[in-house]
Amino acid sequence: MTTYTAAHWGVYEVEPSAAEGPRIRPVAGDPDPSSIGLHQLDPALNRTRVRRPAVRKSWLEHGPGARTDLRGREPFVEVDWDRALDLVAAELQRVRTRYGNAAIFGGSYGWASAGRFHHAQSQVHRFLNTIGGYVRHLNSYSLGAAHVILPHVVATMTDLQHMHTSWDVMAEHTELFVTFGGVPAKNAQMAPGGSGLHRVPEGLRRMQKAGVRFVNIGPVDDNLETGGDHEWIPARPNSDVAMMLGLAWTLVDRGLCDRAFLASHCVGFERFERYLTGTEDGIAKTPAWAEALCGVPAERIEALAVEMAGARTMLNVAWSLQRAHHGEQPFWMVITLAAMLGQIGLPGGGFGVGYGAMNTLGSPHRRLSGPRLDQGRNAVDAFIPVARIADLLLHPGETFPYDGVDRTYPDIHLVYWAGGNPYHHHQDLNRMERAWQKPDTIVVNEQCWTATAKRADVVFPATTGLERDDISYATQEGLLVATKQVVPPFAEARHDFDIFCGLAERMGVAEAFTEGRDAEAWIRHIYEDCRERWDKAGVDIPDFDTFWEKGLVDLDKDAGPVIMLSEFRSDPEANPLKTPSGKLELFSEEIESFGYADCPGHATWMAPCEWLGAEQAHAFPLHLISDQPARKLHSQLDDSAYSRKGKVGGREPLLIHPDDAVRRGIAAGDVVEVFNGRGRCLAAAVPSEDIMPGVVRMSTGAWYDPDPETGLERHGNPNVLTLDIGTSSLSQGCAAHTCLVDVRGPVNEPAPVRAFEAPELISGDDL
Ligand SMILES: Nc1nc2c(c(=O)[nH]1)N[C@H]1C(S)=C(S)[C@@H](COP(=O)(O)OP(=O)(O)OC[C@H]3O[C@@H](n4cnc5c(=O)[nH]c(N)nc54)[C@H](O)[C@@H]3O)O[C@H]1N2
Ligand SMILES: Nc1nc2c(c(=O)[nH]1)N[C@H]1C(S)=C(S)[C@@H](COP(=O)(O)OP(=O)(O)OC[C@H]3O[C@@H](n4cnc5c(=O)[nH]c(N)nc54)[C@H](O)[C@@H]3O)O[C@H]1N2
Ligand SMILES: [Mo]
Repeated sequence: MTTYTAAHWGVYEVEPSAAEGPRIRPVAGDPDPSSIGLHQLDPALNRTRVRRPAVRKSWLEHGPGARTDLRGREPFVEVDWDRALDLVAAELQRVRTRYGNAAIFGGSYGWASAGRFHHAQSQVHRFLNTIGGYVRHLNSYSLGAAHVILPHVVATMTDLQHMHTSWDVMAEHTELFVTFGGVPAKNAQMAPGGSGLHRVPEGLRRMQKAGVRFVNIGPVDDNLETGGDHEWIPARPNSDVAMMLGLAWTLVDRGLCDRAFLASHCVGFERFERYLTGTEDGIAKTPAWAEALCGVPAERIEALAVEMAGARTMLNVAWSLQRAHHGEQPFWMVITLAAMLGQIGLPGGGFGVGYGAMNTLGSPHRRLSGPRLDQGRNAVDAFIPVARIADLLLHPGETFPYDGVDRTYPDIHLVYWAGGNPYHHHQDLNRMERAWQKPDTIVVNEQCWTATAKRADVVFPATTGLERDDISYATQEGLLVATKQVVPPFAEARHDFDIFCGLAERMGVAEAFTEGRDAEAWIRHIYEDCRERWDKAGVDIPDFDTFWEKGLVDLDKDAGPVIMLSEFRSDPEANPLKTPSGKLELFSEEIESFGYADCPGHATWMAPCEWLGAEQAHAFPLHLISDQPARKLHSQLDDSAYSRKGKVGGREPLLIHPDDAVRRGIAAGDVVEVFNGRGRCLAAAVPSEDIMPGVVRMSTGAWYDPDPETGLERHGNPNVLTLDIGTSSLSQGCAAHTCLVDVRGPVNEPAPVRAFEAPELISGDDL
């Protein structure tokens, strides 16, 4: 019998090998396995692991709130588990009694590991719910704007994600595939919970072979590989809406709009058309108007619109487009454009919102929600849109608009994080450093000495997915995996579940938290619960013991071709959308009624606050894109040999157009300083024709490594430069891709990178 394990980036077969210890290899049949996790068992990775519970020195000596300015700058005292658990249980009790549960922030965003029982967020949320609740977060960094705008326009992002037209259908029917932001195969390595077989590169190759023509629009062109030729239309970052409006204007001008579809399946096109043609604001959104904004020649815009109307066309936008100021607009606009073409619901036509963002999109597998740990009920109402974490800590009591309602930031005294890395994922990390000083206490469950762990008051060492039994599953990935423990827990690391059991016991809620089950019983329980639900949906899977022995359940027999919104198309009255009108809302009365100047009632071009057309571009003339890293998942495995191979001299590469490099006297491999008014970091210059002039790219994921004296970040973490604002008053999503910088160099004798060093540790056994 084969033993399996899984991570977000793939399913693995385990090879037990007595001499060098176990090894893992990609599951049989994966056409394009990811290299990211192949060396997860490399003992060299242990250098960053947390060995024992650790408490920040001042906090231990002087109590909660002591010298919070020293977070990240002073030693930790290593203590035994009992002492650490006692301290945190007492502190949770103090904060709860003195300020109430709304003083605890437990949003704890992040990807953690793939297993569905030892899922750190579910564990921390369930635990905090059993002690009376916590302030939570809504939405994600991934899709902050999309999650809020799309239900007003078409359907929830989650629903849409699961109804993307599948690759086989596109290979057969699509003639023209036009994408804004590519179809990055590097991103399709992932699925939260465990990607099954990697199907995106093959999906693209099949389309290419079938004769589909590809057009890629955007600032870079290393994000689309079809195995053949494609056209790249370079366009300024954050200008996609202007380009789409130029296309839309041409469709109207040439009489190429499908007016019958707009009448039968949409509401509000007339309002949008008044804006498009300039009746409303005196500005016709012509291709020439668009050219001035996006830099694409008007003739190409015009010709492309005609090509789109004359072919079965699939339009696609990358998720990155909505991770920008006014990020709601490109998603609304691509749907408006697809509606004008009238191919929504037809095989191979219409739109996609994120082909390539994850392995899942375009999957033929059914949407089936998998095994999960019940998180219980949260007695606290307060929440934040996830990317407003620094605002929450800096502005207690202040109000913020969100989806039509004004909300208030609660006053947070304790932050509990398990399974995420805000010092990787948040924007403007220098601002975050100021916000992070506010709470009395920060508790972090972590495997590694990440920048977040280094800035905590108490760190509990957590196990990795390879150190425990679990079930891995991602919706539509097609594989349910009995994830077996491969190696014993590192040093004193414990499972998040055991950590919360320890706290729950001390706080008198052990029974409520565990319901009398240990980890093994829980895994069996969540599997059987899932089996019951799937049975009702007509999907038959074996009982737990058979599953555990076999190791894999393949859901292929329940897979089949998918055509997005085909039922809605064939009978919109019988199959209405869940929007207020039941139709596609190209104008939304609801959104208009909110009165947000930064999100009006129809898709609109609004210049972002930072972009190449902005006034600040004189001071900071380069637009920085901080996309997802090709060789790791966010900050995870940044220290692996595979990730380090992608660095240059140990630092994050900065992709820069050769003209921009030459103008600055920068050569390939030079260490450069990237800077703006918010921060500065070092990176390694990689001149490339794959990026347009005026744009630079530094992927996320390099562990944050500021010089404590100068503040200069040494490793190449773009989030010291990015902007910490909401996308708009509607959704308050992450706007990381809106960012101007400049670059100087070469930097002589750059400071060495110290990101992977543990903090100074003092033994607390004698204290
Ligand atoms: N500039 C810029 N910033 C961005 C983005 C961008 O495009 N540009 N993208 C954003 C997006 S979309 C996202 S999703 C975020 C991602 O940000 P995060 O999801 O926070 O990033 P990860 O590095 O995956 O963090 C997971 C952490 O959990 C830890 N961990 C793993 N397994 C376990 C476990 O079992 N238990 C515990 N306790 N810990 C565990 C890992 O060691 C790691 O530190 O970043 C966002 N930030
Ligand atoms: N290997 C790997 N894969 C991942 C992740 C990872 O960390 N590592 N993270 C996962 C997560 S959590 C998420 S949310 C998804 C994110 O998926 P996305 O948000 O789609 O990913 P990005 O890589 O940020 O951006 C996709 C492409 O859009 C381009 N782009 C950026 N700005 C613009 C713009 O204004 N206009 C146009 N036209 N193009 C632009 C970028 O250069 C990039 O090539 O990826 C997932 N996949
Ligand atoms: Mo994400």
